[in-house]
Amino acid sequence: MEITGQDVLLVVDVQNDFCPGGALAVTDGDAVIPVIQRLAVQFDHVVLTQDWHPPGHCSFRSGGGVWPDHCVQGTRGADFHAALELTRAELILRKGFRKNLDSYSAFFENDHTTPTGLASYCRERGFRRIFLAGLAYDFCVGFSAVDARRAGFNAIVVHDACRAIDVNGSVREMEAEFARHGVMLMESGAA
Ligand code: VGL
Ligand code: ZN
Repeated sequence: MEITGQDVLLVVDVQNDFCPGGALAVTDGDAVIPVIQRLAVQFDHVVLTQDWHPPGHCSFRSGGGVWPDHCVQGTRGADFHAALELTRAELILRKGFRKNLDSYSAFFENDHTTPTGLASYCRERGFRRIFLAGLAYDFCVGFSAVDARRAGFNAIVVHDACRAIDVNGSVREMEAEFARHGVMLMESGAA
């Protein structure tokens, strides 16, 4: 696959809390890092997202949600994994920072109307194809990919550069959404 200046690699939430030992650890989460490093050097443009919640956030069980406390602003758990070496990243997009509104997607908060600004940013930068990698495949990566399609971009999820949480059929459900919205899947070796 030919990568051009209109392509961007969106690296989703490769943070300590989603890696082994973290508060919301994804099985094998840190295994995405070497794959992402190899992928990133092939792209002219790399953007990172960072899950960034205030204490008592609505997605936390402690705040009425379903997840353990994770990625609390300013904590070590919210930091990018130390092995993630993406100094070339052009933008770090933080999401989920409103106490009463969660954001799985890098493009829209979970009310599906509050934008993060990322679609406009990508449009203004002239990006056409958004390649996605990171954590978790069936949540933030997946919702971001579907919203990228809704915003009019091509969306390609790099399958082996992601790991899933996989609760209650979430992977199968997300893959059905991918099919419904025209999200493509590829393996990193094909990039
Ligand atoms: C995520 C659950 C809660 C993710 C973030 O990055 O996939 N999942 N917050
Ligand atoms: Zn979160």
